[in-house]
Amino acid sequence: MKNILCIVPLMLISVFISGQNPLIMDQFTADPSARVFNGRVYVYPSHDIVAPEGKGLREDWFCMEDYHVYSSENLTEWIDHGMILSQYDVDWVDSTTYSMWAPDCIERNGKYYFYFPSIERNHEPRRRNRIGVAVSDSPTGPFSPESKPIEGVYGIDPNPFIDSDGQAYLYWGAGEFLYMAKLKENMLELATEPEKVVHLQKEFKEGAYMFERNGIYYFTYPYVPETTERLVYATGDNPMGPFEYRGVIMKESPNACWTNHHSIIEYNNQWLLFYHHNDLSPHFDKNRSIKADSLFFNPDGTIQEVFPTWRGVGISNAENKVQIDRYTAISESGISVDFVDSLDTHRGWKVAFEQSGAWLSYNQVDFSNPNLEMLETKLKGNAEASFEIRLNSPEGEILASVHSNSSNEWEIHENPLNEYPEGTHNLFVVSTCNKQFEIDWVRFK
Ligand code: FUB
Repeated sequence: MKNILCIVPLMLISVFISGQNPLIMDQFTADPSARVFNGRVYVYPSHDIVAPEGKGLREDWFCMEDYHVYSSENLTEWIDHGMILSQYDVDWVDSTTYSMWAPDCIERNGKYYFYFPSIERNHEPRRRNRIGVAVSDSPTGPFSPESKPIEGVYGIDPNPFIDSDGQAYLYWGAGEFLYMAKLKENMLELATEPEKVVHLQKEFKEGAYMFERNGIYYFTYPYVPETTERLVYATGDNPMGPFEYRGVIMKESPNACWTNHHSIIEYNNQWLLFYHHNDLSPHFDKNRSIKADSLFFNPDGTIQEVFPTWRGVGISNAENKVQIDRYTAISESGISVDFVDSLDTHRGWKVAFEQSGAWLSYNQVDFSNPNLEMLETKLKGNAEASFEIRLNSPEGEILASVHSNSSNEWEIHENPLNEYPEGTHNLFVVSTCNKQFEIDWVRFK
């Protein structure tokens, strides 16, 4: 069995996904470690699954068997490069534990080092969390795991960091403490003894992430002020600290997802926060979904609080399905959003309009193709529906007027477009009737 499963990472499975928040709809994903390699964003998340039956696993706990990597150039179209590492591929991992928790990846001298935690085999009854490394010549693998975990490292949530002087560091969590050590040039061994990171002032929990900007070292991490994790940060003038607590990056999940694991990158002159909530699994917070939102700095280097959105980041191509239920803003009344199918949340959401004047906006849609002529709408209703697509405000230029005698089944409707100024526009969908109708997505062709 082991041999069969080891072959799987060698197969490149590329699935094209168009996404807002959550970024990945067809699987549960968590703990997003985002990196920029060769001008492209790669995200290395954990992969939450529902615990398989008959394995003696807790149904109410994390269950994680393998890792995928995703990449994107425009932050709205994500490629799933397939599975890059599984618990069955790693000699030292106890593959009965499904404990492939939060990973991270970093590049050095053209090699990609993928750090991952798991539970070590042959240490019953006392289970030990260890951290291993898998190496590849490509950010998408195949990754070859080292046969043993990193000597001297016991814990979870590895975060590698390479300073501008070339010195590499590894941070990881163990219980209530965060540890760090220098890494050797080979990135596989510690160069110094592990030491505790001190002076955080807010109790460290897990999921640390280090980055540097303008000479300030940002040590960012979740902590639990009451019942769920809040993302906060501390700063120092070197990677070893001490670090002074500075403030909140993102408050607790609105849906009480207990964990929030994050990473922060700069891409195309915009800083981005990657994090997770449980949008696709609102009643079970161990099946999570990764998200991204823009992050901004104040002139003094402090971080402005980030508020989670559904719209997320990136410019959406008008020719792809625009999931307007991942809206930027909606009117105060006459509109609501719900799952298309609450028994299969991976199908995403729909938006229901109930009264004339109700509107939603969806920012940043790319209309640079001058040959777009038709609006496609996936629509459902039991009465005559009418709405307008307007540009840039609820009273803006009308791009399309739709009068559809829609049925009670989902149908694709086509309507001609009026002329429009080419470029990137904010879409407004405005109801012009007092009947209920639902939209799953719109697309232009
Ligand atoms: O995903 C499992 C664990 O939950 C991670 O290792 C932590 O950071 C938390 O997100």
